[in-house]
Amino acid sequence: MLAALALILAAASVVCATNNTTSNSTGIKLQNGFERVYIQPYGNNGIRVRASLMRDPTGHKLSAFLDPPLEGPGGGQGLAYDQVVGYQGNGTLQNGNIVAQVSLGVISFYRAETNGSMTLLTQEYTDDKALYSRYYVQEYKSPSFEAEFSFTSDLDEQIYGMGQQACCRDASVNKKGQSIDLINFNSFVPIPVYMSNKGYLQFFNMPSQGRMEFSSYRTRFISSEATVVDYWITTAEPGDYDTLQEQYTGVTGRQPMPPDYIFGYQQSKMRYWNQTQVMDLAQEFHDREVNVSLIVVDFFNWKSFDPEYWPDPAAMAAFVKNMTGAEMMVSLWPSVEDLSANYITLQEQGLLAATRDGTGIVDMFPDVYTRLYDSTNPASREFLWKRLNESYYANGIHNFWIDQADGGSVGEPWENMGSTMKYIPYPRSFTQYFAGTQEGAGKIYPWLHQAAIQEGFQNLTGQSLTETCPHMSLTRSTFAGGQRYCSYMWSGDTLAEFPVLTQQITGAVSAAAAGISSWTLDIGGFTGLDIDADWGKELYVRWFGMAVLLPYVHTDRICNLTSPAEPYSANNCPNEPWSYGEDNFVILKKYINQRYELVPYVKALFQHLHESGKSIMRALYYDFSSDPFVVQATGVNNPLVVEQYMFEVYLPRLTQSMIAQNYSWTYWRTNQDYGQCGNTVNVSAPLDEIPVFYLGSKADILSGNI
Ligand SMILES: *[C@@H]1O[C@H](CO)[C@@H](O)[C@H](O)[C@H]1NC(C)=O
Ligand SMILES: *[C@@H]1O[C@H](CO)[C@@H](O)[C@H](O)[C@H]1NC(C)=O
Ligand SMILES: *[C@@H]1O[C@H](CO)[C@@H](O)[C@H](O)[C@H]1NC(C)=O
Ligand SMILES: *[C@@H]1O[C@H](CO)[C@@H](O)[C@H](O)[C@H]1NC(C)=O
Ligand SMILES: *[C@@H]1O[C@H](CO)[C@@H](O)[C@H](O)[C@H]1NC(C)=O
Ligand SMILES: *[C@@H]1O[C@H](CO)[C@@H](O)[C@H](O)[C@H]1NC(C)=O
Ligand SMILES: *[C@@H]1O[C@H](CO)[C@@H](O)[C@H](O)[C@H]1NC(C)=O
Ligand SMILES: *[C@@H]1O[C@H](CO)[C@@H](O)[C@H](O)[C@H]1NC(C)=O
Ligand SMILES: *[C@@H]1O[C@H](CO)[C@@H](O)[C@H](O)[C@H]1NC(C)=O
Ligand SMILES: *[C@@H]1O[C@H](CO)[C@@H](O)[C@H](O)[C@H]1NC(C)=O
Ligand SMILES: *[C@@H]1O[C@H](CO)[C@@H](O)[C@H](O)[C@H]1NC(C)=O
Ligand SMILES: CC(=O)N[C@H]1CO[C@H](CO)[C@@H](O)[C@@H]1O
Repeated sequence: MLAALALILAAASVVCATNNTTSNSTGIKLQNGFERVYIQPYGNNGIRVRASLMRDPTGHKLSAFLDPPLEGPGGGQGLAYDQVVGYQGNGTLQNGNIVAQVSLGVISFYRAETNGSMTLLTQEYTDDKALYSRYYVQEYKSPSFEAEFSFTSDLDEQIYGMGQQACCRDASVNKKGQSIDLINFNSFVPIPVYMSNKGYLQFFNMPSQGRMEFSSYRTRFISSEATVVDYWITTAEPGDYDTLQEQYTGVTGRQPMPPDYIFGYQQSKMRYWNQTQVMDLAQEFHDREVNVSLIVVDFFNWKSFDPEYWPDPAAMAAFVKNMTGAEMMVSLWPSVEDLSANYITLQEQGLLAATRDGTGIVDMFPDVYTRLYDSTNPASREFLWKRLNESYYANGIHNFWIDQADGGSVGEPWENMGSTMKYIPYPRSFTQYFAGTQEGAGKIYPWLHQAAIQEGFQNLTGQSLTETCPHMSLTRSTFAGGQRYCSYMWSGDTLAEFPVLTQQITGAVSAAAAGISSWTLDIGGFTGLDIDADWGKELYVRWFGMAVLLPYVHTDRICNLTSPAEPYSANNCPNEPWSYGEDNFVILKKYINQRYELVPYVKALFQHLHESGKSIMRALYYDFSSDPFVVQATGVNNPLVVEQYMFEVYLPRLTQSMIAQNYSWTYWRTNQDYGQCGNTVNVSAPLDEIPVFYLGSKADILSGNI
C-alpha cells in the first residue's frame, strides 16, 4: 500500500491575494437577558464571537490567539462595540469579505461576493424542537458552565481538519457525520478547528474538554466547562484552502523556520540506554556512510543522565557531532516520582498538578506512581527549564522530546497513557491545574509544555523566536496555535500494521488542515513490528518511503528481543537502517539519500509555511477541488483519494492554471509523462522505488525554487 498523497511533489506555487479591507464596525454587543455576546472583527476577513452569562466574556486567559493578530484588524480591542442589540434585535458587521448579521437575536455569517451578493456560510441552528443554538447549563455554585453551541450545516457539506484522529478506525479526511471527543489521548490530538468546502473555517478558541459533532444538518461544539465561549470564523472563495490557512495562522501564529540540521534523517529507538551504544551508533553511521541529522536518546536518561550508564554526556554529544554531524535529542516526561531528587521542591513550591479527590497521584510508570508537573504554572515551566538547561543543554544536547505530554491523569486513563487500572480499582481523580480543571483547561496542557521549551530557548538566545528556531522540541500533543513554537509533533505510539500506515496519511493531512504541518511519525509504527517476518520488513521499507516525503523523517520502535533486566526496559532491539537485512539496507540508504536530495525543496515548503501558513501535507482537495472526482471521492472518504493504494493511483485532473503552465503528471524516476490525467493509472511499485509523481520542473524542485 502506498501513500501517494504524500508522494506528489509540485513545483506549482499558488499566489494568494489577501483582501484586507477593514471592518465597518468595532463590534456588536448582544445583550440577551442574562446572556452577553460580543461580535468583533479579528484578523483578515475574520470575526470573533465571545459569550458569557451574567457577566462580560472576559478573563479568558487560555486563548490561543495572538493579540494583536499578525494581519488584519483587531487586537487590544477588549470589548469594544459600537452597536448594541437587545432581545430579538438586529445588527450587522462586515470585516473584509465576511459579514455577521444578527437578525431577531440569531447570528448568521455570510461571505460578501465581489458581485455584491451574499452567500450564507452558516448560522446559529434554531428549531422549535431543538436546544437553543447557544445553550448553557450552569450549577448555581460556580461561575462556569457547560456550553453547547449549534450551527447549521448542509447535508452534502464537507468538513476537514480537527487535528489528528487515531480513534475508532478513523481513516477519513471528510469528518462530516462524525462525533469527535475533545480529549487528548496518546496519538489522539483533536483540535477544534475545521474547514468547510463552502469556503469557511471555524475555530473554537477553548482548551476545554468536550465534543465536536458534525451531524447531517447541525454542527455542534460542546464544552464541558467554560466561563467564556470564544469562537472565530473566517471565509475565502470555496476551494481556496490556502487563504483560509493564511487567515487562521494570521490570528493563531505561524511556524518559525526549523534549523537546517533537522530536515535529514532522525534515528531513535526504545532505547539506547548507555553512552557506548550511542557512540558506537555514530561510528557505524559514519563507517557505513549513512547520513543522519539527529540521534535521539529515549527515557531513562532521566536522573540527569545516570553516571552509571552515561559517564560523560558532553563528550558523547561532541563525538556524535564529530562523527556524523548530527545533533542530539533527549526525551523527558512531565512526571516525577516521590523518590526523585526534584520531588520535594516541586511539591513545596506548588509546581505539581493536584487532584480534586486528594491523592495527587496522576500517573504511573513503570509500576511507580508519579505526579504531573503543572505546565500551566509559569513557575513550573521555569523550574523545568532550569533543570533541562543544567543537565542537558550545558552538555551540548539542545533538542527535547516532550513525550507523554497529553495532560490528564491516571484516574482517567484514557486521557493519558492508557495504563491498565490494576492498582486502582475505581479511580476518580479529577486533575486540577494552576490554570483550571482538566475539564476546563486540560487541552492547553501540552501547548504550555511546548511553551516551556520555547521560553527556555528564548531566554537562552535572548530572542523572540518567531522567525527561526535554534533548536526544536518534539511533542506527542498540542493545541491550536502550537505551530508558532519551535516544535513538531509526531503521531504517537502507533501499531505496526499496514492499515495504520494508511491511517497516518489521513491523520497527517487532518493535522495540517488544523494548522499543524510540523509533523512526523514513527517509521514502521512503534509497537508490533516483526522484522524477522517478510511482512515486517516490507512494512518498514514502505513506511520509510512515505516518511522520506514528510516534513521530518523520524524512526522509533520497540520489539520483543531478550534484553538485560537492568536498567528497566534496556531494550536491545536493533532499529538502525542496516538491521533490516542487507537487501533492505541498500534500499533504505537510497531512500535516505533521496531525502537529502530533497532538503532544498522541503526547506522551501517550510518557508511558505512560515510566511503564509501554507500547509505542507496537503490532501488532494487542497489543490484539486476543481476535479469533480476528487470532490466526490473525498466526500465519501474513498481510499483511492484519501489514502491511495499500490498499483493504482488516481492522478487528479490538473487545474486550468496548471494546464496553462504546461504542467503534466510526470513519474519521478523515469520522467515518463502521464499527461493531464483525471484517471486512474497503473504504476508498478517495487519495494526499492518510491512511486513519486511531480508537476513542473524537476530542476526547480531539487533546487527548492518553488
Ligand atoms: C477586494 O477583492 C476584490 C476581488 O478580489 C476586489 O474587487 C476589491 O477591489 C478588493 N478590495 C480591496 C479594498 O482590496
Ligand atoms: C492591508 O494591507 C496593507 C498592504 O499590505 C497594509 O499596509 C495594511 O496594514 C493592511 N491593513 C490591515 C488592517 O491589515
Ligand atoms: C429586526 O428586524 C426584523 C425584520 O427583519 C423586525 O421585524 C424586528 O422588529 C427587528 N427587531 C428590532 C428589535 O428592531
Ligand atoms: C456594514 O456592512 C454591512 C454589510 O455589508 C451593512 O449591512 C451595514 O449597514 C454596514 N454598517 C455600517 C455601519 O456601515
Ligand atoms: C455572484 O457571485 C456568486 C459567487 O460567485 C454567485 O454564486 C452568484 O450567483 C452571483 N450572483 C449574481 C447575481 O451574479
Ligand atoms: C552498554 O550496552 C552494551 C550493550 O549494548 C553493553 O555491552 C555494555 O556493557 C553497556 N555499558 C554500560 C556501561 O552499561
Ligand atoms: C573529530 O574527529 C577527528 C578525526 O576523525 C579528530 O581529529 C578530531 O580531534 C575530533 N574532534 C573532536 C572535537 O572530537
Ligand atoms: C524566561 O525568562 C523570563 C524572564 O526572566 C521568566 O519570567 C520566565 O519564567 C523564563 N522562562 C523559563 C521557561 O525559564
Ligand atoms: C543556562 O545554563 C547556563 C550555564 O550552563 C547559565 O549560564 C545560564 O544562565 C542558564 N540559563 C537559563 C535560562 O537557565
Ligand atoms: C516476538 O517474539 C516471538 C517469538 O520469537 C515472535 O514469534 C514474534 O513475531 C515477535 N514479535 C515481535 C513483534 O517482534
Ligand atoms: C506550452 O506548450 C506549447 C506547445 O508545446 C507552447 O507553444 C507554449 O509556449 C507552452 N507554454 C508555456 C507557458 O510554456
Ligand atoms: C547532505 C549530506 O549530509 N550529505 C552527505 C551524505 O553522506 C555522504 C556520504 O557520507 C556525504 O558525502 C554527503 O555529504
